[in-house]
Amino acid sequence: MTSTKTFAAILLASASLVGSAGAQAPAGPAAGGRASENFATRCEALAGQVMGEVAITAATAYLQTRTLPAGPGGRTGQMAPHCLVEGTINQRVGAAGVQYGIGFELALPVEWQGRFLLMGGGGLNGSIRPPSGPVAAGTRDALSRGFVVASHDSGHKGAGFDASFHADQRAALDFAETSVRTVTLATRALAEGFYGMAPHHSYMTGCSTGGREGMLASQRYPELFDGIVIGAPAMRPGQSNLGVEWAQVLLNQTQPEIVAGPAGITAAERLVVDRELTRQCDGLDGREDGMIFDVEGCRGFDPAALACAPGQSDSCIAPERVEALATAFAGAPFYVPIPWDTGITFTGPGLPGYLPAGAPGPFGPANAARDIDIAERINALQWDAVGRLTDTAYWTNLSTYLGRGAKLMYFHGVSDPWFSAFDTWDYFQRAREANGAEAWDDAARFYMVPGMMHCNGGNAFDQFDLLGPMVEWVENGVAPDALTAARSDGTQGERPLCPHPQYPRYTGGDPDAVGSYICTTG
Ligand SMILES: [Ca+2]
Repeated sequence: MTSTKTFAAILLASASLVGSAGAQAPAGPAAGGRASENFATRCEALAGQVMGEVAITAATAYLQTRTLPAGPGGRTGQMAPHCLVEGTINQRVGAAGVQYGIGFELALPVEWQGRFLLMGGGGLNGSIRPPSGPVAAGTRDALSRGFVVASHDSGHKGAGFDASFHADQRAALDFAETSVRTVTLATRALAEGFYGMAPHHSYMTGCSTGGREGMLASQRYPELFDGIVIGAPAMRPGQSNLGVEWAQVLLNQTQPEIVAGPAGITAAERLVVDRELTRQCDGLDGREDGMIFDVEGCRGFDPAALACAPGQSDSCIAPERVEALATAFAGAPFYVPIPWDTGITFTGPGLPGYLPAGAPGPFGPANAARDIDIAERINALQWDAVGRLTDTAYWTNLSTYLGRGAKLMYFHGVSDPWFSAFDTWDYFQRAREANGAEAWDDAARFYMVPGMMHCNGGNAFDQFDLLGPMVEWVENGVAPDALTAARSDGTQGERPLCPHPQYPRYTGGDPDAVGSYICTTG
């Protein structure tokens, strides 16, 4: 704490020396003139500063909209005018002589509105995403709303699933939890020094590993944030990965022993699944549109109906393969059930749906084994030190976080092929029980997104703004209810996004209009 306070004081002093704009927030308009010259000067004066463990390696003023170079998948992005601060916290030589330290980027907007946002990461982190705050922000990211936005690599450099940093104790701890606090305190102090006042509210948004980071922030650092948006959290990836592997092995067992390699659900079998899902679940929400909005209603899906009757071989699936799927989706002794949703038949690009494809996944080729020692694997998970420290599925006492009036919003794609949406919902219900229904309902919401894959994508209304409603809730006491979702692929139409277990039921009229639906559990 002492070092960050000193840090803020130094920056504040430098700001007041360089320009008068530093004493006021929000900063003046971006367009031309002395204000933007001062902004640029004060920004670039940060470069090369070292304060305690925090070293600023670069500081660049972008006074016009900044276009990002193409990232994964060729996507580009636009960032509202800002000062980009790049730096490292606790740069050092660690285990095996490898350089470690928490790399961070901080975007200080020209038009600051007084709020701070920490971005969650993804995979095993190891790189710094552009600090724009895009998760659950609809078409308007946090930076363009005037948030200060911080992004970081959680303490190591490496490709998405390079786990070698676990050889270094500090890097492992930073990934598991500590970097969230370290980066927040350092970058918030930086913002305070730059603008001359501390952010009046702090938020966090993230999905997958970023969702896990949001959960750990609420569980382990309850004083840090006022509102956290948590998407498809990697709450206990050891268990969910084992579930994916188990489903593959169950299907492998249905192959004749002479067939080598992993089994896959065929294209014809996928059509059968799709047809039966539609038959049993599509209309439960009042409209047959190829999407299953009544997620709880579809828990009653009966996979037995997929199986070939005696003598039947067409438009059906062999009974032993149906049995394998039914077992895998029902939830293993170590995991929750997997939702039967339309996206399970998806074959890519990107992560395929939950139906075993026999194709390589993010961790390499599919398992071709016909046997798996589940008891031994569960025991290994129970003794897995990294899982013990990183998992966020178990701690539910959020009394300090809730006691401050802080809020939580969770979202999860129902067709997420990696982490079951029912696992996050299960946590939500356990936390409700642990903290009391009244306190929980006053502070937490859960939004299921039918058809959505892992964090986004799929045949889904996967574009929605939870950040704006979160700010309204935290700062103005307006609790969110039904929200509006659109399609990120640009296809026309909107749907209500209902707080689970409610779902949007069609009541008639234009199917593309939100007014044609009501949120209900009926
Ligand atoms: Ca439907």
